[in-house]
Amino acid sequence: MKPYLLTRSLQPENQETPIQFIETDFLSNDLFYRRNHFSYPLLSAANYWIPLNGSVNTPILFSMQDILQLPSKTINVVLECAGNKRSLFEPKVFGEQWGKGAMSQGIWKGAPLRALLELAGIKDGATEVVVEGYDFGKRTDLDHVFTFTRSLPIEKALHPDTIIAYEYNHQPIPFKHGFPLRLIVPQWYAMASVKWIKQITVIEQNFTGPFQSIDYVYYPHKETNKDARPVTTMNVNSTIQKPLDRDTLNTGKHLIKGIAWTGKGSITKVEVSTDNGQTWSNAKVDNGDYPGYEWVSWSHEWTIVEKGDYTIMSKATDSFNRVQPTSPLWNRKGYGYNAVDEIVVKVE
Ligand SMILES: Nc1nc2c(c(=O)[nH]1)N[C@H]1C(S)=C(S)[C@@H](COP(=O)(O)O)O[C@H]1N2
Ligand SMILES: [Mo]
Repeated sequence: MKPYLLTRSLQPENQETPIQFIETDFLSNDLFYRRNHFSYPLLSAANYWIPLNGSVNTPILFSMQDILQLPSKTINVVLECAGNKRSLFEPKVFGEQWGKGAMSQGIWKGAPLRALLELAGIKDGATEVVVEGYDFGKRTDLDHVFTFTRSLPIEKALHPDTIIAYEYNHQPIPFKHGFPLRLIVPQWYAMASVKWIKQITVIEQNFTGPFQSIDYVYYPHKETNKDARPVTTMNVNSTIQKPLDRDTLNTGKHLIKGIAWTGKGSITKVEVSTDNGQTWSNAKVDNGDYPGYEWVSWSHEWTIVEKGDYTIMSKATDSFNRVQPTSPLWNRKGYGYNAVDEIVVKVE
């Protein structure tokens, strides 16, 4: 028996990973969540070129072959949609009502964006690198057709692990996930990882496209845009995979298990509570060789003696001492939910 993606919308296609049922660290294509703003563009690898232009000494038109010949980097990365867990916000917010599965993990191989930028030579006044995707369409709030386009600050664009990927799990990138080339930005929410790259432009201002300056912004207030700030690094987070929410269990021994991840440093601790947060124990965390872009799996053995309802919680801490909060930071568009994870079980 195998799990399936969960459909949230069909046009464009938005589907969620059944995260509670994932037992591997490398998700195959058929279990990898899909988050699209528009219809899929149809591209072929033949005749595929990407221009790098703007504030550079030498604009370059890269062929697929050029990029395959650059030194490569292979990294295991969590991609998490900024809207993951949005449905858990109270009060509720508009947008895709993602549960806990707008996230995924696997192995990406590609050329560092840095290598391309170095070949072209960035000019002194450059501040951001804009990456445009081939997909396009209308928005409900503006009167134009837009492509999905995002920018990165120069430092993040030059990070050696920000890559132009051409393989996922040792195969060409699946069509729905950005074939033939996709940007992968480890540690940032996944809106930064632009699929189906069309062109790269170095600029000397702040990029203000709608997917940069309207969406993917935290708006802490319902009525005004006061204190708005851009969505970037993933928050520290964890998800309980087992037992399932609202399971009924027998008394005796049970294994509580799940995953934890962060966009800063690495996971240093996961705590589990089986009494609604009154007391906490350290879970066993598998973080042997841990560079920090992937999730860690954790587990905790629980022996239940008494029947009743139990609220189980998980709380992760990262190496920057960021801890999952008891309540999430509410924001109007519902990004970055990372409150302590919680499920309820009945023991009978
Ligand atoms: N070109 C393009 N890139 C994109 C998007 C998109 O709609 N178009 N969606 C972004 C968002 S919001 C997320 S969460 C991830 C989803 O990647 P996936 O569909 O491969 O899971 O891609 C990002 N890159
Ligand atoms: Mo997203």
